[in-house]
Amino acid sequence: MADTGEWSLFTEDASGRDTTLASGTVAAPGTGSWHRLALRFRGDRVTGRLDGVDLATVRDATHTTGQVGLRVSPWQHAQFDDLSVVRTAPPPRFVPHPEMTVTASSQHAGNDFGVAYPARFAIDDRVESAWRSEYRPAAPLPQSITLDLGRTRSVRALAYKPKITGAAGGAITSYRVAVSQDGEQFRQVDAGYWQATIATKVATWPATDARYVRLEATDVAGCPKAGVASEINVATSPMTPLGAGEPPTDPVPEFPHTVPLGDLSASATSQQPGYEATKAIDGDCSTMWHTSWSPYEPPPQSITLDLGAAYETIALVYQPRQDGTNNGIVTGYELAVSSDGESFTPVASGSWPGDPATTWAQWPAASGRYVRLTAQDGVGGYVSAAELRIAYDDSG
Ligand SMILES: [Ca+2]
Ligand SMILES: [Ca+2]
Repeated sequence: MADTGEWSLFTEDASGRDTTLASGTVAAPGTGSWHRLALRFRGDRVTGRLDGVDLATVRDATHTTGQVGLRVSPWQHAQFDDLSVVRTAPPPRFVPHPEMTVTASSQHAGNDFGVAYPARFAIDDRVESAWRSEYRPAAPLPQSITLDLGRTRSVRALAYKPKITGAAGGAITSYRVAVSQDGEQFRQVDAGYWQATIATKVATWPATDARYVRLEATDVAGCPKAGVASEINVATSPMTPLGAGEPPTDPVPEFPHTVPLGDLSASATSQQPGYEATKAIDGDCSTMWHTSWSPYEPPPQSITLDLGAAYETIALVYQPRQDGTNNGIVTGYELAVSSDGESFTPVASGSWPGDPATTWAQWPAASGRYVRLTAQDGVGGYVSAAELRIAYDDSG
C-alpha cells in the first residue's frame, strides 16, 4: 500500500515471480499515522483488510504451507509494529504420527548426496524429510503410500505436503485416496487433481471408519516421474479441500500405436558424453540426448532412430528436456524416413515453439525402418531431446 491509497495484494513464488491477485485505490492514508493492515487466511480464501475494512477476498492456495513473517524490501522505508498471528479456525485434529506405521509401493531408500527418501519420512513430523517413490530406475506410476493408523478411527480428510523446496518436482498432481479396515480390501473415498505447487493439499470425504489410509499418485509434476511426500496427515475432524487442480490438457494427439521402446535404437551426428542418443529412448524424462558442447558442435544435427522393423510411420512425438533449462530444445526440424538407413525421404518439416511442452510432427503414412530427426536449430545453438516416440498406422 502506498501513501496515495493505491494498494495491491500479490503472491510471489520461489523464483521471485509476482502475481497480482487484487488491486485498487482507497482514500489516501498519507504518512505519519498508524494504520492496521491484516491478511486473513481461511482455506484458500485470502482477505486483505485495512483498518478493519475488507479490501478484497481472493482464492489462492499457493501459500497454505510455511511460516509467517513480515518483510520489506531493503530499499523501502517502512515502519511496523505489533505483528501478530491469530487463528481463524480451530486446527484440524490429526492422528498422531507416533501412533502410525507406513509402507509404500516403492521408495528411493538409496543415499543420494546424504539424502534418502524412505516411506517413514512422510510421517516423521519434519517437512525437510520426504518419502519419494523409486526413481532410479523409475518405478512406473501409479505409486502409493499406505498409513496404518494403529487402530480403526473415523477419518475424513488427508493433508498432503509435497517436498518443501523451490520447485514442485515430484508433487502429486493426480491422486486417489482409498481406505481399508483390514489392509487388504481398499475402498476409494476421493480422487482428483492437485495443482503442481509445493503448497499443502487437502483431500476430503464423508467420515469413514478405517485403520488404513492409502494415497496413490497417478501423476506427478516434473521429472523423474516419482511421487514425493514430505508429510502426510490424516484428520478425524472436518477440513476444507485445498489445492484442487485442473485435469492436464495435453495438446499432443492420441497416437494409438507407437513403436515399443525396447525395439528402438538410436544414433546421432553429435553427442556429449553422458548425453548419448540412447538417452532419448530410455523411457526416462530426466535423461536426454544433447549435442556436444565441448567441443561445441552447432546445428544442424540429427538423431536417427532404428525401429527394429519396417512400420507405416505417421508421426514423431518430441519431449524436450524437463530440467528447467531450455538449451537445445529443437525449434526448426526436418523429418525423413528410410527403409535401408542410407537413402532418406523427407516427410515433414517445420518449427516448434522452443518450450518444454511435448510436441509432435505428423506426415502421411511412410513405410520405413529408420526415422531421422534433423534439428536445423535449437535454443542457445544446441540440440537436445528428453524422449522421442514414433507413431505408426496399424490400419493397413
Ligand atoms: Ca518428513
Ligand atoms: Ca530420456
